[in-house]
Amino acid sequence: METPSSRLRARLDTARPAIAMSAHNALSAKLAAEAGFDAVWGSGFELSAAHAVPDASILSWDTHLAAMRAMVEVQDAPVVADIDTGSGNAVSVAYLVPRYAAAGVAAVVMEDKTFPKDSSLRVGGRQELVPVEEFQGKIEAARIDGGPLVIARTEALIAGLGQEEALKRGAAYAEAGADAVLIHSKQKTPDEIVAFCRAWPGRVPLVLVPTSYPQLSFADVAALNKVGLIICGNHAIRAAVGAMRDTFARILAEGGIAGVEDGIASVQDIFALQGDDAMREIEKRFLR
Ligand code: SPV
Ligand code: MG
Repeated sequence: METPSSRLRARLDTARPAIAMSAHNALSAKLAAEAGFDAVWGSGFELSAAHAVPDASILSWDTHLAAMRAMVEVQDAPVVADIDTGSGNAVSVAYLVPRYAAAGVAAVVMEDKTFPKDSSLRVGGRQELVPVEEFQGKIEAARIDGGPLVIARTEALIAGLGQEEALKRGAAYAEAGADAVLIHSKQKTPDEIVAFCRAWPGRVPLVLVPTSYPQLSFADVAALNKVGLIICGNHAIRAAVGAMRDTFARILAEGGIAGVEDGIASVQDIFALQGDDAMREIEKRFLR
C-alpha cells in the first residue's frame, strides 16, 4: 500500500535528488506543490518567523503539529516535518512521532542538539549536541512500521566539531535505523559539505539545506550522487517578507492602493487557492 513515506522514499534518488520547498502554513505548502516541488519542508524556522518569535523551541510542538496537519490537508506533495530535537528525550519522541504520523506527514527530521534548541544559522548560537547513544535511542523511538521516514540530522559541523565527528554521528544514526542523514553547514562556501558528501560511505542518502552556500546548484548536488533530498530551507517566508515590505511601503508612499494592484495576487487568485470551486459544489449539492 502506498503511504506518504513510501512515496517520499521512492523519490530519494541520489542521481536526481528530490527538491523540497519550505512552508510556514497551508497556503505556502499549497503554493510549493503548485510550483512543482517534490516535497514540502515543514520548517521550524519559518513557522517561528511566521509567529515573529525566534527558532529556539519557543513554539509548542502542538502548534507545529497543527501546521503540518493543515499542510497535508490542502495539497498532495509529501510533507517533511521539522521536529527539531523531538521536544525533549526519547520518551517525548515516542509520544510525538505517532501524532505526526496521524497527521499524515511523510518524514520527520530530528536534530542531535540539546533541548531547547537554538537556530543553526544564528551567529554565535548555542550549539550543544546530545551524546551519540542518546540520539540513537531517540531515532529508535521515532521509528514506526509504515510511519514517517526518520531523517536524522547531525549538527556536528554547525557545532564546529569537524568532519570526522559528523561522519561518525551520521554512521551511528544510520546504524540506529535512520532512513536518511541530514548534514547541515553554515559555511558560506560549499567546500565543507562537498567534502562531507564525498567522504560519506553512502549507506543511506544524505539531505542538504544549502541556505548558507546557495552557489551549490541542484545539478552540482546531483553530481555528488550521495544526496536524496535538497531542502530550500526558508525561501517561502523570505519571499513573503520581501513582497509584503515592498507592497506596504509603496501603499503608504503613494497614498493609495491603486499602484500595487497589478503586482500582487488578484482576489480571484486567492479565492482559487482557498478552494472556492469545491465549496460552490458543496453549496449546490447540499444547501437547501
Ligand atoms: C528550518 O528551516 O527550520 C531548518 C533549517 O531547520 S535551518 O533553519 O537552516 O536550521
Ligand atoms: Mg528547523
